[in-house]
Amino acid sequence: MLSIPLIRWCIKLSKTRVSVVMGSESDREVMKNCLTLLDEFTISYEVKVLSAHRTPEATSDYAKHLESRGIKVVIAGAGGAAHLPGTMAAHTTLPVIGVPLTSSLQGLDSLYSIVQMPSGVPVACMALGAAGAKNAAVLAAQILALSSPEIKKKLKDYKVKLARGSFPPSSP
Ligand code: RP5
Repeated sequence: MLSIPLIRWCIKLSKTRVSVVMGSESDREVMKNCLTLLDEFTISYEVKVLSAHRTPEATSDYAKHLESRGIKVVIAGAGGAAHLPGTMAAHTTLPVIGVPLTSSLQGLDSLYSIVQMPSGVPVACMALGAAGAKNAAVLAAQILALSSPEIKKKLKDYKVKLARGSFPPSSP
């Protein structure tokens, strides 16, 4: 059986398919639930901390160049006013998956912000917090599986694990 560092090294060698962005370092702990699952599916990803409000130019510049770099899916986690997923969606035609993170208003602010995108600029809004972070990874895998039998197989294995209750619990 391959060790986790070896798996991560192998994933790194393959082409990056998913961009995982988050609005702050303080989001990383919850978003780790997403990264762990992407590792499980052996999907290569990159992680960036970018803020729609604090680093607006860097955020739009990053979003604009994702497609030409071969990225296929964007996952964006943010709390509070949570404009990051919408800002990413404004600058790319790639599918954007939004993860509302718990904030001072128990995450309702983030949830409403991400789920209420105007017509023409969709963001696939996940559940709040750790469950949403995990589901973002699963949805990204499902999108990639449309053209990858390997990822499809891993999704099927994951379903079997879920049914057995043998998948590790979320971190907070
Ligand atoms: C949002 O503000 C971030 O996504 C984060 O969830 C929240 C708080 O950020 P910090 O003040 O902890 O950096 O932009």
